[in-house]
Amino acid sequence: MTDCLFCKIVSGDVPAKVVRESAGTVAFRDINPQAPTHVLVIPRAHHATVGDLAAADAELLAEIVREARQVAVDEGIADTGYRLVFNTGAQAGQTVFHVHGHVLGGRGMNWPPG
Ligand code: IU
Repeated sequence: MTDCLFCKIVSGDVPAKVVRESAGTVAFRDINPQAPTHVLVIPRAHHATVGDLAAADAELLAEIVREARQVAVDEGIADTGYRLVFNTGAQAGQTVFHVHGHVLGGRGMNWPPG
């Protein structure tokens, strides 16, 4: 989509601090980190929400989850624990409608989330 910010990160038209790439995904540091590690894993293909992606291409969703796990390993947070979050819809806090998994870790976290 031409007006999608994350599509522009995938194409390289908007810069990002990329930490990993795979055939179907790109992982980059969030510009407004909420934890010592805060990386977004996105598909190269545009899908608005995780539910839309699951319905359209379940293997690509699995690739995002595998990449998130590898980000956690590379960041040294896989053993202590990390949170993988897909905000879905405006009321849940989704602001960018190109699906992205937030990989958050490096500090203790509360439940329930705010
Ligand atoms: P959300 O789940 O849609 O709220 O998450 C969007 C995230 O994208 C949020 O954490 C932003 O800080 C992040 N982000 C970014 O990393 N780079 C950008 O140019 C923009 C948002 I706009």
